[in-house]
Amino acid sequence: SNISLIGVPMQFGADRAGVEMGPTAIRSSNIQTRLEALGYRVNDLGDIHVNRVQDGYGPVAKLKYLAEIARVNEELAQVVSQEMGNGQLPLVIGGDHSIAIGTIKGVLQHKSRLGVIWFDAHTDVNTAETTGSGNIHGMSLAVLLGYGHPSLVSIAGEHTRVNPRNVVIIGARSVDPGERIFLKEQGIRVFTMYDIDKYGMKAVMEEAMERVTAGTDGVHLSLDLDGMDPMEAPGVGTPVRGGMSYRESHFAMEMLHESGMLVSAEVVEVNPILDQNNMTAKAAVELVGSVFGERIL
Ligand code: DIR
Ligand code: MN
Ligand code: MN
Ligand code: MN
Repeated sequence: SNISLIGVPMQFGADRAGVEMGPTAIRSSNIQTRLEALGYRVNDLGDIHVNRVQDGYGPVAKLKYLAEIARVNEELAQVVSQEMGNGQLPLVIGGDHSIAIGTIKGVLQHKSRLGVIWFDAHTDVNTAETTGSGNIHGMSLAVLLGYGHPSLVSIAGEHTRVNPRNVVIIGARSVDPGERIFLKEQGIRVFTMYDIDKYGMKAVMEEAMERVTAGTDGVHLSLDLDGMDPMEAPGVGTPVRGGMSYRESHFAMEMLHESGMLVSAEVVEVNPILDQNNMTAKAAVELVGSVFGERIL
C-alpha cells in the first residue's frame, strides 16, 4: 500500500522554538527509506506552509496564535482528506501536537467512527477555561471531542468529532486539575504510567486495542514523543520524567500493527534543538518502523 508523508513545521501550539524543525530531523533520520524497505510506496508531499506571525496572543485571550493554528489545521485537514480519498495512508510529521486537530479531522472525513490512540505524557484536554499556559498543543484532544474555540472545533465541519469511548491515552503522568475533571466527565480511558507499571504494556495495549477497535472503522495513532522517557527521548519541548521506555513504546507499536486496524498516524513534538545526537528523531523513525510492520525476524 501507499503512504503519503506530510510535514507540518508548526511551533505556535507549543510556543517554544525548535519543534518546527521536527519534520526536517525526522526526514534526515530516513523515515522514507525505512518505510520503503517494508514494501510501502511513499509519496513525500513536503511541508504545509506555516506563516511567521509575530502576535503571541491572538484576538482571543488564553489561546496563543489561534488564527494561524486554525488556518494551518484547515489546510492540513484538507490535504489529509484528499490523500485518504486517493487511497493513501497519511503519515503526518510535526511540529507540535496542535496539528492533531487537522490530521484527525481530515481522517474523520473518511472514517467517521475512528478509534484514537493518544501516546503522550500529557492528556491535551485543556480548554481556554482550564489552560494555564495558553498553548494550544495542550488542547488538541479536547477540540477533537468538540470542546474549544469555534474556529478550531469547526474545522472540517463542527460535527466531525471523535467518540470519547473510542479514545485512549497511554503514558500520562502530567495532568492539569481541569483536565482531570474533563477526562472523568468524558469517560476517557487513560492508561497512566501507574497502569503501565502495575499491569505491563501488554495488558495495557490489549485493553487499549479493544477500546479503539470496538465499533470503529479504523485506528489513528497520535504519537507525542514526550510520552517516552526523556532519558531515551530528550528532544521534546515539555519533558516529564518517569515515562515509557524505548522497549515499552516499541512493543506498543508492534501490538498496534498486529491489529491490522491502523489507518493514519502522526508523530509530533520532536525538538531537534533540545535533542542529543538526534536520538529522539531516530526513536520517532524506529517507532514508525514498528507500527508499520517491522519485525526482528
Ligand atoms: C500543559 C502541558 N498541560 C499545557 N501540555 C503539553 O500547557 O496545557 N502537551 N505539553 O503536550
Ligand atoms: Mn501532546
Ligand atoms: Mn505531551
Ligand atoms: Mn522495530
